[in-house]
Amino acid sequence: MTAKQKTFVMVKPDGVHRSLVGEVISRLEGRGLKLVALKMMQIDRNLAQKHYSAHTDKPFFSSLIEYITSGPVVAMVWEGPHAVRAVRALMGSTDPLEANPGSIRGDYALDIEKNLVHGADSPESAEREISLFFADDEIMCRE
Ligand SMILES: Nc1nc2c(ncn2[C@@H]2O[C@H](COP(=O)(O)OP(=O)(O)OP(=O)(O)O)[C@@H](O)[C@H]2O)c(=O)[nH]1
Ligand SMILES: [Mg+2]
Repeated sequence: MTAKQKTFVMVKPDGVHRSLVGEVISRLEGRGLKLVALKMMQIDRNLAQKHYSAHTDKPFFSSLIEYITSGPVVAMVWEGPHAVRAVRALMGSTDPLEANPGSIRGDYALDIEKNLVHGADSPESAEREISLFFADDEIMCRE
């Protein structure tokens, strides 16, 4: 049996604004992943900078912080076998123009920054991001 893994996923402000929260959840549920935590929230600059700390030196960092704090997001924890890789595959490439049709970004986005959805890129990032956004008792146990 493949061990369960948790990953952190977020519908970014453009995805919430465009009413694509249900579409993102539906695709992850349809694949067989389980939703174990969810909240709608406004990210402040402090949390945004921590969340994207790997990108501090990138030329797009300040624009990325403006974008991710520009409106409410839906933060989630998903669980399942190879959840980190499974979600990344469902999301598609960072640049939606490179993302395969059939992926979330490939079907719903065009802009490299406003690319609709975030997913942790490794089990270590997942653990770090889950603890940034959720307390332990906000994460449910599911069969
Ligand atoms: N303006 C701009 N934004 C970028 C560029 N590259 C990445 N971004 C934004 O920064 C986010 C984080 O970049 P990465 O971590 O490299 O990409 P990713 O892992 O596919 O995306 P996340 O799941 O959001 O972390 C992207 O999702 C985009 O929103 C870029 O070249 N220009
Ligand atoms: Mg990333």
